[in-house]
Amino acid sequence: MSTRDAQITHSSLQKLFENHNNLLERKNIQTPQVSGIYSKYRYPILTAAHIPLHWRYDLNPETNPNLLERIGVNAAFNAGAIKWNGKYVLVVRVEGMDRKSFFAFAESENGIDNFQFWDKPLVLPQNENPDVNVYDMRLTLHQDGYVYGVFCTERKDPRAPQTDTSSAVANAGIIRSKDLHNWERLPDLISNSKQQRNVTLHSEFVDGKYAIYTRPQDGFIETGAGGGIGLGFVDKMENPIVENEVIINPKKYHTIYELKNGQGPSPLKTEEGWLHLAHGVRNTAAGLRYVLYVFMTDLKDITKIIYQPGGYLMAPDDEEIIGDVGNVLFSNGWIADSNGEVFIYYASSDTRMHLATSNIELLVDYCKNTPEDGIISRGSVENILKLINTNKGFY
Ligand code: M1P
Repeated sequence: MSTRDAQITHSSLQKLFENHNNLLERKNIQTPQVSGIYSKYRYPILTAAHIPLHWRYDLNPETNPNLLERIGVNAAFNAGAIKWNGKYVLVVRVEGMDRKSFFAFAESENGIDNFQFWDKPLVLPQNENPDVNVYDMRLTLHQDGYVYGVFCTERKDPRAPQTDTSSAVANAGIIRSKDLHNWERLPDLISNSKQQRNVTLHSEFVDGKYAIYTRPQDGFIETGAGGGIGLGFVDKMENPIVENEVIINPKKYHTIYELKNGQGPSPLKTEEGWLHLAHGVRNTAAGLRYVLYVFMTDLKDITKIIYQPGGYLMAPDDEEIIGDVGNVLFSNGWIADSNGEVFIYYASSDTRMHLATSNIELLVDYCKNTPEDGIISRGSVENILKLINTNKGFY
């Protein structure tokens, strides 16, 4: 390489790092929403462009004089979340340009901006049947002292004919750790369902057992007869057999979760019940639409829904509608601070990560005081009429 070429390479490299740092250090801007229930933040908190440069580029000018990207990343989305040692830590689904997803941790001091990936992606321990693709990890600090990472593990359907190169089987993979760095792989979930996705642990024991939220499904995309958010119980995580699985929040005709739904992160404990975040899916002429909704379950009987506001809490808007799989909001991570502030980490259109903030008081108020789904159009009008009636003298 000539001296001139070396200088050009050096300045391009410098520019590359400068641009990357500027992106990482960009301050985010809170944008309150008209509903008053939560604020969104203007900039995505993580994207493919945030992935460290040393994962993507050969930084040696001798072996990469043209400074080409060697390993491209397609998307960074669907992150699990946990507060750990005072930091807001996300385990991000990173999808390469080769379509494979893997996990990578990123952390921020304030939970809002300046998320930085750890030095290396997670090397996920394997069991005897290796994962082909992994995604959507939920992180839960359980009463037993472990942090559990429950994620979707996908493998080719062994029963599919040879000519079928698409059929897959999804199940829940499980790892656990006491420091977020050393992970132990446990056996995959054993349930009565052909497939499982959107599985996460309840953070407390229930009658001495682990309680686990499931989403049994007949097929890889279609949930079929098993549709709904399920709850089952496991005696030992070392042998995770789900028993007494019941559907606590079924899919329902002409609602935002008509086609399917799924538990988001593990529910948050409040004085008035467990607060759940979930996604609901319906079909449209333009394809599937994923929105986020909340509901609450009873503190003493976690199979019982005590409040469920009608409709969605959050739907994709503006740039969020566009992406690899458009019109999707999905969340598998949130963090409640001791002052009640709630950080809702959500992804848009299977492409990037965002943040919305709220607090326990507002979310519980929303759950308790928003009318339930009216089920039919007339029911929706009745809900409005009731509000108009109570507003007499105020407008
Ligand atoms: O593409 C939207 C989402 O689809 C799946 O979720 P569900 O099983 O509820 O349909 C998952 O693959 C998820 O990762 C993805 O964001």
